[in-house]
Amino acid sequence: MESKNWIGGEWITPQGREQTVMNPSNLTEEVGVVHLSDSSHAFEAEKAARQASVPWSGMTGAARGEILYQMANALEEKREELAVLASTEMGKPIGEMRGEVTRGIHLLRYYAAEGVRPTGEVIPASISHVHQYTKRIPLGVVAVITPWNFPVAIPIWKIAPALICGNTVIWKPAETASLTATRLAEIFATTELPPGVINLLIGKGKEIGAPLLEEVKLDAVSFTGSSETGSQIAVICAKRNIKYQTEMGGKNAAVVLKDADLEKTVPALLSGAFRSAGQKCTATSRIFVEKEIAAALKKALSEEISRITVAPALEPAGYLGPVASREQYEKVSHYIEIAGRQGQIVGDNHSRLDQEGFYIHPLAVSGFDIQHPLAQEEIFGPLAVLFEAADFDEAVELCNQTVYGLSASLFTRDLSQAHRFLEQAEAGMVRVNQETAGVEYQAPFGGLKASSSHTREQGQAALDFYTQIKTCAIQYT
Ligand code: TXE
Repeated sequence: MESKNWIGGEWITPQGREQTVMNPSNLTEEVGVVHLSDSSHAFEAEKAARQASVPWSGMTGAARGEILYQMANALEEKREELAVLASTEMGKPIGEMRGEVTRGIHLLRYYAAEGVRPTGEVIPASISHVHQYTKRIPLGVVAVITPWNFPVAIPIWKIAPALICGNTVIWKPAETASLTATRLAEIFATTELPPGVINLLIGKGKEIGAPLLEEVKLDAVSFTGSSETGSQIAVICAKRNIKYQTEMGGKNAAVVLKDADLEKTVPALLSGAFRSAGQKCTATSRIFVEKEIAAALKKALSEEISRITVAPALEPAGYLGPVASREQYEKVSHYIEIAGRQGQIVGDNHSRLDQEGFYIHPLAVSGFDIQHPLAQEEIFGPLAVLFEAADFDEAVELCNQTVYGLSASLFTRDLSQAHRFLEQAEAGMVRVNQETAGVEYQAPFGGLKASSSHTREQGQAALDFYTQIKTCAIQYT
């Protein structure tokens, strides 16, 4: 398969540089070729999106919703094919990838229905015979910049609400997920979606993402990715007066109190820390346990981690597959090496695959200070760092000692402690007796502190981001 740009309804192969994609599960299978765009494509995409904007925003919400239903149906038909392609391109286990495509289908249907829901408010006027109300109007052309770790769900949770609100989109996916993005666009192209409503630009962040944001006329930017890139994007957007949202990293914590039900807690900790090889912004990266049950928790974690299966992404039995790319492999291996050398092993997975691939085996360690880089930096790999806490208060205080604030979980049977945690944990998504990852699509998604720019995605919150308010008043006599 080869990547393509989709601009104004035309399929365009950028001429110039290309990159071969190797399957991260074996490093021998060539999955396809990615053709890299240059800045000229960004201007073409903006022209197409701008042209499509007037007719698209002029359609009724019901008519736009009908097209989103078609996109959902088209995706449903190709669910398996797209899941296999994405697993092969970036290594996510096939079971999880199927779930992710299903989430994309649900998101499209959820936002399709928003086309006929009430918007705006009627506000009493202080003058007689005035009808005063608000309208929510689209922003215009929205740039959507997405990462590789959820190559289907994250693009859809930005594109679907943008479209239903009447915006047109320029989508720049991560280079590590370019083939999946191309196929997803091809699937959408089989519907009645008008040309130019979604425009796809394949390429590298610095070569096409940066000129897109710095030079092209845009009305909004929605970004998910690293904190470093997100901070740069925020500065550019603020300077250019472009509405933006940046969803970035996390250093998420699970707090385990002494009354927790360990039989249910341990699977939630493992899933939060190791599913998708830890490559989720909501992954459980730190575990704080009350010291009375630290030994029992360590024993249970150690037993379960040793049983985890690491396997090629298309093997259904694999609990985790490879990490997505060589960059990820090198970055995460560096942290794993420090963890193994400086820490005490809580649980290690000694299975080793007899094949090449970017495999990193899950590991839990303890013995680090809360200020150590392992306890502060986003690792984005299958590594969990465990800390003991004297009591609830100390656990929460440690949990909050991070610049990030995406998600946090508490495991307990004590309702009072649960409420205190929901109040005190500095995170945008806080849960009790549930893992830190896996927020539902109809609920707001986003973080406090350095994890996000304080807007929310998904659910109703996305509709706020992708619209602006007009206050209208009519004097009648
Ligand atoms: O992220 P980048 P990368 C974290 C995670 C991971 C690290 C690096 O820790 O190991 O980031 O991943 C585009 N202008 N997360 O390098 O660079 C880029 O092409 C405009 C956490 O993939 O932030 C891609 O489409 N765009 C995160 C997107 O930004 C630019 C998910 C994200 O890439 C750009 C992913 C620029 N100057 C990584 N530079 C999460 N929160 O889930 C890059 N891009």
